[in-house]
Parts: sequence; structure tokens; C-alpha cells
Amino acid sequence: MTQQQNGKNNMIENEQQPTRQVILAGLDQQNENFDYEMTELANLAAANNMTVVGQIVQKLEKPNASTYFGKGKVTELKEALTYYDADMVVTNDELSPSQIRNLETGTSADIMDRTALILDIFASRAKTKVAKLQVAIAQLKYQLPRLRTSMNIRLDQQTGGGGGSFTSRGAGETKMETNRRHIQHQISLLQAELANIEVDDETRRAHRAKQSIRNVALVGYTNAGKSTIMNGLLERFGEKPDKTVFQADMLFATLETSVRKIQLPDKQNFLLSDTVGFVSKLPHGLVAAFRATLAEAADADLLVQVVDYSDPHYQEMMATTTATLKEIGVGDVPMITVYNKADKIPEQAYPDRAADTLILSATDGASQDLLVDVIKEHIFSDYVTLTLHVPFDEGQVVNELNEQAAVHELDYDETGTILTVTLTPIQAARFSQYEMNK
Ligand SMILES: Nc1nc2c(ncn2[C@@H]2O[C@H](COP(=O)(O)OP(=O)(O)OP(=O)(O)O)[C@@H](O)[C@H]2O)c(=O)[nH]1
Ligand SMILES: [Mg+2]
Repeated sequence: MTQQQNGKNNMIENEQQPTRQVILAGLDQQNENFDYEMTELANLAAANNMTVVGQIVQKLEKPNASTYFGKGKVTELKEALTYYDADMVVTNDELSPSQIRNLETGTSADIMDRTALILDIFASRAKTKVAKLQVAIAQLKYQLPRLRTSMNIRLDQQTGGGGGSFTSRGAGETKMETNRRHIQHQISLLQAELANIEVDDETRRAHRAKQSIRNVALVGYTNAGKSTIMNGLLERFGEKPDKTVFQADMLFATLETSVRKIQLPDKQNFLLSDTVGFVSKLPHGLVAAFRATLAEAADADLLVQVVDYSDPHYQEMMATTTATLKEIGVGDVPMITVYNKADKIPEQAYPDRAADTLILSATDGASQDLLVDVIKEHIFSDYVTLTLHVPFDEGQVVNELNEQAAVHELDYDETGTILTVTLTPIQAARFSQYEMNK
């Protein structure tokens, strides 16, 4: 019935916040992922600075419409809370507003569902303006149907769009309506603010597309090692090697997409994006709010799915990634799979490769080389190398080629510049008039 959770409790990183003692509650609906979901829930709780002291599970076909658990289990939950000296229950499923209310009454404890927990973690991790706005919108949307007359509503001023704090204690229906309208208004303000920033992102993407540089995106479950791989490649091939991204042993270390240019020695370049990590049952509101951030993955020419191969649950994590990619509309982008953290698996040889599947370790040089080789095979396979002759009076064409393409050799004859360049098919068509020996 109860179980001490170890999991990733070492991921607690915000020491100054008081720790809450919580009990996990889950409904086992004969779903094959259930055990894994409960482990994941324990990790999420730990990441939110909570100490898991027990776990209550009920086998039920579907949740009780008014109390989530059946009546007897609610009593058991209340007893367990006293026994373990806990004052909060975290449920594995998202609850309806009335389920939360009834369960709170039935157990005399605070109830937090999985969605609110994930939103809380995202809120504590969000650093950039865009991430803060996205999380704030998702949180307000979650609160909207859950408003209660007895509720304190905090609207975070840092997220912009005005706001402020106000309270409505027992003021009845009218006050509720005012609160609801206020939150709706707040959501529109934040969405407008976000839309402005997103226009800029869109512009940047369009600009990059014009430069006809290929885009590669790292995707995968949270804590798999995406940011570490990004940093490894940046240190070796980055345009600005010091522009590393944040990596850490915690859930959701990365909340915003970072795009960096990778410059290979043969002058073939590509853009690499590091994206927000996934978790099962990622709240829909959050997915919607992060859609713009995740558009980077949808726009990519190649996805690199990063997997923590040392985690016994890696297969469930991969299934979660596939499901989330589908939900954000990333359907037909080619993908390679990187089984990472091979160094943590005894006697596992690495780097190793079978077709589009790699086994490697993020910080190992030979692994990084292999990964770059496989990426290159995919994104540059349709590139062509041509020798062009550009007359001297068309100097701007030479400038353009120098800026946008990999120029391998440069020479001159009496009438112009001779360049050996590697071009995308679109560029090749555009510059074909200069092709020599045609
Ligand atoms: N031993 C080992 N540790 C690794 C490897 N790759 C990453 N790590 C560690 O795993 C933890 C998570 O790495 P991150 O790169 O932050 O993971 P992420 O996928 O970006 O995670 P999110 O941003 O939360 O989605 C860090 O403590 C890394 O040092 C690896 O190949 N071997
Ligand atoms: Mg990361």
C-alpha cells in the first residue's frame, strides 16, 4: 500500500522553500504504464520540493465522478495522511473541480492533481519572458474552471500584462464572476503580449529559412541529456562556443528553445535547437501554450530523439516522446534516435551505430563525431558540389556564395572567379547559370 520513494529525490534544488510531506494517490485502471506513471509522479513531486511519504493505489475501472477514489479509499487516504503526518495528496490524474473539492472535504487535506504539479514545476523553472508568459497562461486557464468563493487568487505581476493581487473570501456569486472575468482578461493580455514576441520568433525563422540553412532539433523526455549534447557539440563546433545552454540533473531544466549555429570544419553548417523536455500526460494547456516554442521541432529538417538509455523506463519515455510529438503536430519530420548515457551502463560499448540508431555518451568526443556524421548524412544528402565561374562584374554573387554556402576552393581566370561550392538543391538551381563545363 505504501512505498518510500527514492527516485530522483536528489533533484530537489530549491532548498529555501519548505518541503511538504505528500501522499501520492493513483487509480490503477489496468493501464500497462500505471507503475511507471506513479514513479514519474514521485519524481515530479520531488522536483517540486515535496517529500513523498506514502502512496495509495486503488484498482478501479474509472474514477469516481465525485471523489476520484471510492468512498472506502477516501477514508483510507485520510487515515494514511494522519499516520504519515502528511497534509497534501497528489493525484496521478487531472481532477475535475468538484472532485478536488469533495476529496479535500473527505480527507481534510490539500489536493493537488498531476496537472497542477507540472504547472508548478514549470512556473518555478521559467526564466525567460516567453517561458513565464506561456506558463502563466497555462496556469490561469487551469484555474479558471476551478475558481472558488473561498479562494485566494494570485496573479503574478512578473509575467507582465498588468495584474495585481486580489482576494475574494466568501463573497458569493458576484465576486466569483468578477474573478472569472478578471482572469479571462488577464489571459487575453498575456496572450497578446506573447503573440507580439512570437511574431519576432516567426520572423527569425523565416529569415533563417531564407539563408537556406538546415535545422536540426533535439527532442525527448526530460532529463535525457538534450542540453548536454547541445553543449558538447557547441564546445567543439559552435559558432560561439561560450553560448552554452543550461543543463542540470532535474526535471524540466530547459523550458525554452535555444537555437545555435554549428560550424563544421568542412564549412557545412546547420542550426541546432534544444527544446523543452516531455513527460507523460503533459497538460494540454501547457502543450498549447508551448506550441510556439515547440514549433522549432516542427520546422526542423531532422529530429534527434535523445533517450536516457540508462533509465529502466526508457521505453515508456520513448513512447511518451512519440505521443507528445504527435500532439504538437510534428508528424513526418525524419528522426534519428540517440540512446544516451551509455557510460552509465556497465559493459555497454559506445559509440555504436545501426542505421539511424546510435548508442553514445553526450560528453564523449568519439560519440559527438559519430552523431555529427549521422546528422550530416541526413541533412546534406541532397546537397551538390559544383564548380562555378562568376564574371568579375557580378561580384555580389561571390559575396552571396561566401555568406550562404560552403566554398571549398577559390581561384581566378582572366574573366572571373572560379569557386568550388557545396549547395542546397535550391541554391544549385539558382546558381546553375554559372556552372562550368556545363
Ligand atoms: N553520465 C552521463 N550523464 C549525462 C549524459 N548526458 C547527460 N547527462 C546528465 O543528465 C542530466 C540531465 O541532462 P540535461 O542535458 O540537462 O537533460 P535535458 O534532456 O536537457 O533535460 P530537460 O531540459 O529537463 O528536458 C545532467 O545532470 C547531465 O549531466 C551522459 O551521456 N552520461
Ligand atoms: Mg535541457
